[in-house]
Amino acid sequence: LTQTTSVQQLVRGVLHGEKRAIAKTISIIENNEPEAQKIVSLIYPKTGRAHIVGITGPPGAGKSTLIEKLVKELRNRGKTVGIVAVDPTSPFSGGAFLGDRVRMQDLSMDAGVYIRSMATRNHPGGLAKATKDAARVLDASGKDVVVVETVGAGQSEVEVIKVAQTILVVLAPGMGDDIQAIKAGQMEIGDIFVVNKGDRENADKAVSDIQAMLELAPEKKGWKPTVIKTSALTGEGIADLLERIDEHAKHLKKGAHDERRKERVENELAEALTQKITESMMKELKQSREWKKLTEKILSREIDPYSAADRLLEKQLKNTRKH
Ligand SMILES: Nc1nc2c(ncn2[C@@H]2O[C@H](COP(=O)(O)OP(=O)(O)O)[C@@H](O)[C@H]2O)c(=O)[nH]1
Ligand SMILES: [Mg+2]
Repeated sequence: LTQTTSVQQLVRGVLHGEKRAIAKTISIIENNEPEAQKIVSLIYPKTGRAHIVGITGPPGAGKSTLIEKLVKELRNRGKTVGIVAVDPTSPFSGGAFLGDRVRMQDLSMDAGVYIRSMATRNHPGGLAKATKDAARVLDASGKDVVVVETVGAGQSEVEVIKVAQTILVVLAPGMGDDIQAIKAGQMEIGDIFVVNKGDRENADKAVSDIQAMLELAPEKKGWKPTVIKTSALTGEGIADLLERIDEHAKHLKKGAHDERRKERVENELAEALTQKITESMMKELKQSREWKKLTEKILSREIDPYSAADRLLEKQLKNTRKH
């Protein structure tokens, strides 16, 4: 931060929806700079208004293209939108084909839209945390809807997408293996399943395959996940999809949200605490004589690292009790 822009000024800019302030704030959060925590503490009371929609699924399923169509439709309805893309190949991040990229740039010229791509590496505080806080910044900036795009079905992607209140799993016909993949990872997290590329002939088969899988899935607190067929090329199904997203938002408002939210808040508190405990303990321990001594002993193979860690922890806990 330069001396001329204080944290307060930056936060004021965010709350007024100023693009430059939003960009700078998210960068500070992404790099976990010293001001990050102060910023989050200032914007947190202003969050909770936006509907956060997560969109995940295998690469090439059409997530980014679908988002572009959804955003246009939302804009037609007068809603403002923030997009956080956690996907290096996304046209939002400057990846993909020139044509796609140009269309996305078109979108980013709109004052009611803010697009941000997150680097997928080098997050001092973790990608999930950075994404969550970036979505919060957009929420506080007054966006009605915040869309988070992630790729894949790995554990870290699942963590990232959990920032969302409504989760869409996007698939495309002819990606047979990926239907297996969602069985493993994404089946439980999807609130709405989307078969995109509905313009392709085998789309209906994919819809019925997923429907059959969902029959076996347990209901999620009164919400039955369904499948919607879309084509991000022709626009088919986009309005239906938005309607379904709205239905889910209403469902959450009826109270289903409270339980889910409490669970997440507790997880987040636990994570924040773990990080802080680790940081402060490590700092103290690394300065101790014991650390030095044990390091030497590990080097001379008198002790293994695990037993050494036990000893350090024991000592630290004893110290804590004394205080
Ligand atoms: N035929 C067809 N192609 C699509 C559709 N949606 C996206 N595509 C194309 O599929 C490719 C991958 O799309 P993209 O949105 O980048 O997929 P992502 O990796 O899931 O974000 C692009 O070339 C799109 O133009 C669709 O509904 N029908
Ligand atoms: Mg994409």
